[in-house]
Amino acid sequence: MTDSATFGNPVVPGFHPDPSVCRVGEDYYLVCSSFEYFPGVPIFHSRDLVNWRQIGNVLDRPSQLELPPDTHASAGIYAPTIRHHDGRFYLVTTNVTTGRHLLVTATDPAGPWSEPVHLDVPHIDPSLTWDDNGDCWLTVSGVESYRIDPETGTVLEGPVPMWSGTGGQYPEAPHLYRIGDWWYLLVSEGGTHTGHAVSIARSRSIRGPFEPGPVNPFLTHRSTDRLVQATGHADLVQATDGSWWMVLLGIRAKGQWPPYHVLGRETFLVPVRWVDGWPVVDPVEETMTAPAGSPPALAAVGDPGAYRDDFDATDALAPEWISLRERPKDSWSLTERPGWLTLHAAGTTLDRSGATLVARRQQHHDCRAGVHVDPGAGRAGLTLRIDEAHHYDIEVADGLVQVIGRVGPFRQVFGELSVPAGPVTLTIATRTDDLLPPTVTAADQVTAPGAPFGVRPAACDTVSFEVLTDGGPVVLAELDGRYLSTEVAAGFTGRVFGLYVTEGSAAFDWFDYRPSARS
Ligand code: 6LW
Repeated sequence: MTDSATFGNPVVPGFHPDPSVCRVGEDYYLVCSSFEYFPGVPIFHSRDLVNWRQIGNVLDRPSQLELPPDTHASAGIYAPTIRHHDGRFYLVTTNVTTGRHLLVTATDPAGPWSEPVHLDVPHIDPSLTWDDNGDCWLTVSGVESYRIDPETGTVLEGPVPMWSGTGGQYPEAPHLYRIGDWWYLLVSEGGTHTGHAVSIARSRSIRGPFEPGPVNPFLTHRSTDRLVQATGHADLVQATDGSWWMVLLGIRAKGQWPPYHVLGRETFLVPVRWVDGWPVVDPVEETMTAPAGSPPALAAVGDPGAYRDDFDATDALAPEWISLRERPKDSWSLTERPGWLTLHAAGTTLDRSGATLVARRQQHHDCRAGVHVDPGAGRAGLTLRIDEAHHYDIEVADGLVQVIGRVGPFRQVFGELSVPAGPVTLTIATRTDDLLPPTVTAADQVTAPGAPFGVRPAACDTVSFEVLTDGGPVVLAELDGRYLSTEVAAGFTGRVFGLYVTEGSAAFDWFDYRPSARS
């Protein structure tokens, strides 16, 4: 942020979709969906709506988060809603793998959160609100509401049909707000890709009927050439100075045609004005202007940017580290080799569920992620993945470093180098300039990375793989990044950098992540 009137978007980069936010005093809390990853539902804290720090994960115990081994990629935990009521935080979400909504509470948002209460209600995207009588209402996609007892999960009334948007597909992410003498109903429609949109209606009664706003959808980027696309799935919050704001998801695709997005759906922020009792927002940009005196305008914005983990902690991994479906206690240790993260292989391949993996989200288009790993007698490495069928790996075993690409039914070794036994530094870098021409064959990639083929530029980015030798870094291969995009892999997540072991045990001394220029 250059001066006090602008802020950078996304405010939570990388795959952080379906944001929900609430304010308690001077503090803002935000949560996102997490799908097949454990722990689930990352929770963030901020004092200015722009600078967010992850303070934990709401679902961090297997008793709260059932993700059986056959949980599909992009299944599991869908959109959550966070609210604060009578001194307690409430979080409700849907585990589409078990087909149930779960409601947990806490007095401290950093946790621990309670064991779940399950709600026997259909649909997805549950949201909570309390009416003037103190009754609790659950609203779900479709859109319909139920009066519930949040202590027991008992449904006391409903379904009460609500307004379902302007006719766009998938009316979802509903939220009810008591503002003045009105009940406002915010709904997303159009689906969570480039047709996404946000619409609003209001009523004097929480049961409706709802009258739609004068301009609906009041936010959509569909059919525009704006950099930020797929804007939708929003939640409103009033700031400490009375100004109103909306968090929402969006994507930043790269490449000429078709564009590809690799960072997943990210969390954006936009200021809201009220005109004649209805919300109005400007288009969502990477740099937004904040009303003077508003918390975002007063924020000194630092990109979360670089981070390094030397695994010197002994009790717990940082909350940003996520694993697939579970993280068995005997699969990892910070004490077996102090100052190192030791991983023990559970699965034998990254291509199927069950692999021992500890990962963090890619948060910048141009970045470098490196590890210093001692494979011992095992097979271990660093992967850039979207799911079990879409990942690029650089791994070491038996004194050989290999670069392996798995895309759908295809699996291939793209480069290899013999290295001395013992710890080795492996790096994966992504760049959005100087892209590889799209038609270079695998052979060309090994012998002459970037050989010109004179056809139109490639898609979204180039992924390169390095091993550090005594003679300096050696690039073993460079691969077209489009195959690790949502447009190719499908699904609701985004890329993560993962430390993994598929044979025996291995120890990681450090993980280092740095955004590089362009970003
Ligand atoms: C989310 C819903 C959606 O719950 O996708 O397409 C689901 N829309 O709002 C997962 O992100």
